[in-house]
Amino acid sequence: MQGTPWSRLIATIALFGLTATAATGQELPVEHAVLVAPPSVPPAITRTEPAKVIVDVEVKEYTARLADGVEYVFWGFGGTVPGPFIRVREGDQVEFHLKNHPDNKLPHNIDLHAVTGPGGGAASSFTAPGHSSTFSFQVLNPGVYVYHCATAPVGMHIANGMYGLIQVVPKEGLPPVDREYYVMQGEFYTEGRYGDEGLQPFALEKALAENPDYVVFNGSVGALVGDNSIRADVGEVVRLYVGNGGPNLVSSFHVIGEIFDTVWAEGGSQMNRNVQTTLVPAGGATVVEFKVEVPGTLILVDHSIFRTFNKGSLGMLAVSGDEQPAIYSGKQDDSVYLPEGQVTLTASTPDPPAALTKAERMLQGERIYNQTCFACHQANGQGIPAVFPPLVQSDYLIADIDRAISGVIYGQQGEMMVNGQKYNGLMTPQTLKDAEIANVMTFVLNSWGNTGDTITPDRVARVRKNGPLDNAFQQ
Ligand code: HEC
Ligand SMILES: [Cu+2]
Repeated sequence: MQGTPWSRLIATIALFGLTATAATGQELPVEHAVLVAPPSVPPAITRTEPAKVIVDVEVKEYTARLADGVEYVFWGFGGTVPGPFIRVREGDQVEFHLKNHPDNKLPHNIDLHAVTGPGGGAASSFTAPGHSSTFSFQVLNPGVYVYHCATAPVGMHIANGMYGLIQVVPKEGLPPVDREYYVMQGEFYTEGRYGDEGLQPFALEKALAENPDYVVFNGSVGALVGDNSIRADVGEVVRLYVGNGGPNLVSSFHVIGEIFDTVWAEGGSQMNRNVQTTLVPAGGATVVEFKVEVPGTLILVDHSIFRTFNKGSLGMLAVSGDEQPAIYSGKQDDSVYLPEGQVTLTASTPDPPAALTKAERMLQGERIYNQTCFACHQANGQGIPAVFPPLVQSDYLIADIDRAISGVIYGQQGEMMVNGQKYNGLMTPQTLKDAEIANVMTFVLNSWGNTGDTITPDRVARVRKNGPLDNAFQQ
């Protein structure tokens, strides 16, 4: 060995180490990782010894829905955003095959935060379209880790959806739960604004300013809403693996209507109890667990709340089962609340005399508008794009004024098109008297450049008598 450079020596030892393992006959059992599309996770690992796990992931560049009427060219591991949840066990040897589909236009790679080694595998996995790369690593640290593409421009590859989670299950395993789901937040930066229709290209300036148009769970607005909601039954324990691909924002992850019984802080081994909102850093993850005690819809949000109501970070967990009134009663009473010495409009104002002039109706209507409608439809009736429809020059309003009056009386919900823009919100019934509705509608129909009729209480009464329309609010 004399004269052998250190590097050769180290290489020899390393080589010797490998062959020794082979020589003892401890060949690791080989298995292929089961990969399923989000929000599902692969089956639990039941083995108690390490294995060699082969992971096969193909990168795809594809066009898909980002929101209703909005398309985007996503780049996704496994053809989904986020990419598949990869589950291995502490001490496993992972053989990773990254395939870049021949139809793709760009090279890609993968940096797994669970890898101990330079770049998390990025350099070893750099793959041109129509090629496949292989590299291996041993998973030394248990936890839940982000993986992402790290090909330049890195920010753009991540912004286009190239991220996912890999779980390294601790040797001793995790306590079993009834349901496990996989949720990953990410932002999208588009040329157009939130809701602008058509194929939306990536907007670099907005990404640099960290000002996304979309902040979503699992790659699109509504990916976990309605029919796509995740679900559980009353009494079950739910575990959510929550990642944040970023590229820029930190998530304040919260579930409306639940308290996290357990949080594995930052996806590591530290357990916190009884948490309302937990931070998920960009390029980080968390694991939250909670027992669902009552039925109903729990809402997953980023509690940086404008992102939720205006940019898409809203998901649903539908819990079915019997009501549990001892834990949560539901509404028990709705009565008129009168602070001492005050009267409310709805309760005690006598109906104004029937025959007001248009000017008088306008004046009283303006007061009602500023008390009730203003919060949503805004000071000058301009609304908020994609959230609250405009009352200025609203084609929907002008097309059928009785329908609008009915909407104010009985509330309205579901899809509607106003001036070419889709709204799918909810307006609760406005508890106003017929004369008050007549006045506020007269005000709306004759303000901000609108020119229209004077609405009389008789007309409102007639609409009220006809009963609710199909799109009326349902409790
Ligand atoms: C809590 C928020 C909220 C309040 C308060 C509210 N609205 Fe609405 N309004 C909405 C939403 C949301 C829609 C769209 C409903 C849908 O998508 O089905 C809507 C729809 C409408 C429409 C039909 C769509 C259009 O733009 O022409 C009219 C008219 C209307 N509201 C009038 C009023 C009036 C008048 C008041 C006050 C008396 C009022 N709203 C109070 C939220 C509100
Ligand atoms: Cu990439």
